[in-house]
Amino acid sequence: MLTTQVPAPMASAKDGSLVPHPCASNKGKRIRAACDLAINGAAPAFSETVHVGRPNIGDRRAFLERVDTMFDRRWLTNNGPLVQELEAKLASYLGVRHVVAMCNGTIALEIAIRALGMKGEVIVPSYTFIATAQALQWQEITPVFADIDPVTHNLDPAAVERMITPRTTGIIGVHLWGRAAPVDELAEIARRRNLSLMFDSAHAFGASYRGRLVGAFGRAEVFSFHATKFFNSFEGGAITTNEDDLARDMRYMRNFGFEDYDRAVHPGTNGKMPEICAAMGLTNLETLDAVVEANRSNYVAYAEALEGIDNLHLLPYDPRESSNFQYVVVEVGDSFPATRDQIVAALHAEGILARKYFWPGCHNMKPFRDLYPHAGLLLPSTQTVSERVIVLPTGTALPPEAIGVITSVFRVLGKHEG
Ligand code: T4K
Repeated sequence: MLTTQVPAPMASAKDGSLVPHPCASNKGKRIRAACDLAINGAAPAFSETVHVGRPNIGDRRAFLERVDTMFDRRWLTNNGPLVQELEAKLASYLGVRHVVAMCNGTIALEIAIRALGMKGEVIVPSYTFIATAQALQWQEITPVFADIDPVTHNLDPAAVERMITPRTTGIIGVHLWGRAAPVDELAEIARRRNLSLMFDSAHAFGASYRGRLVGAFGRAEVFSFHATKFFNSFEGGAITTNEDDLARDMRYMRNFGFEDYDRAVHPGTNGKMPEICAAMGLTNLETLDAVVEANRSNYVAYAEALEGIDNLHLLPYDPRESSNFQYVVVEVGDSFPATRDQIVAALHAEGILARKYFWPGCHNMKPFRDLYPHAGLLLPSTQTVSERVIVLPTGTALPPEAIGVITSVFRVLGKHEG
């Protein structure tokens, strides 16, 4: 229960009947005090839910024109011209030799993992979207969870080193929240211990590490272009690599192992991106800068409005690096007057579907908890961070008044009323 929870106050009208307190109205709702909160009985700020993953949608006319050409050609999938155009444009944008487009980020992870010959045990963070770990488990490779740096939320290289065993074959770094993992440190460990290194870059399209765009680090990187990502192709993803042989094998693998019409030369699956997804990707690529600018300006507005609230920490973006500003991540300190879950409940009551990504950590979810019931003992920062984080909505579809409402909820729950 919220400590601030009070029933919506009622006032007496002159005729003696009870009328709602003015702050129970949601017309241009301002949240100044506990009684204004929907969780305390006031009307919610939004009747239509405000989501974290609202898709950014580029120029519809440009998209529909591409779809028209696709229908005219009657070429809907199987490495069509739109997929090839998207791959070429992405390779040039990211500065990498090969982009292999895929049907989604999870299959792309599975294919990259297999193409790199990972087996036995592979070290990953537990503090990530579960797809990173599932892509290993799905091919009977054991994900071994290493702890994160509590400041950056990315893998802690010292923890990675501690988890290496004779069965370890690889490391998957995740550029969490679009902030680059410690690429150089992980590359040094991989080189010294003879391990394959790849990155789950699902969050990091357009983000840089030491001035170079993410996409050409490790032996391969994997992007997600899911609808909820700041750059989306409905569903989709891609593997990027500078290694020619690897790219060739991954192309076989995404197409059942076929080299030509008749001969399969490699184990394979179906990881192909359809043309309609490439049409969406190409269209959204044209408005990428505007989306980043919308995200950046939302982020700055959050930062300004949350400034001065004690025990609340907005994860910063490094101003020296390129960022997509896709994730607005707030950490709730232990001394904040409300718990993380109480804040999330208060936001949900207002119609704001803030998320607790990536609580409770992969190691605490059934597929992995059953395997390693005590993994949490080695993951103290993962445990702490996953209990503190709230991810807030952003993107081009964010209603203009949302940031004011959301930050007022934090202010009121943080006892900065009035
Ligand atoms: N690695 C990492 C580090 C990842 O974060 C992900 C995906 C992957 C790998 C795997 O890539 P993919 O195979 O997905 O390409 C969402 C996304 O579904 C998932 O793609 C993403 N990460 C993850 C961080 O977020 P959920 O379980 O939160 O999805 P869901 O359905 O709750 O959607 C989030 C919010 O977005 C909801 O409030 C509804 C809203 N939404 C969603 C869709 C699809 C919309 O408003 N419109 C929409 O079209 O996982």
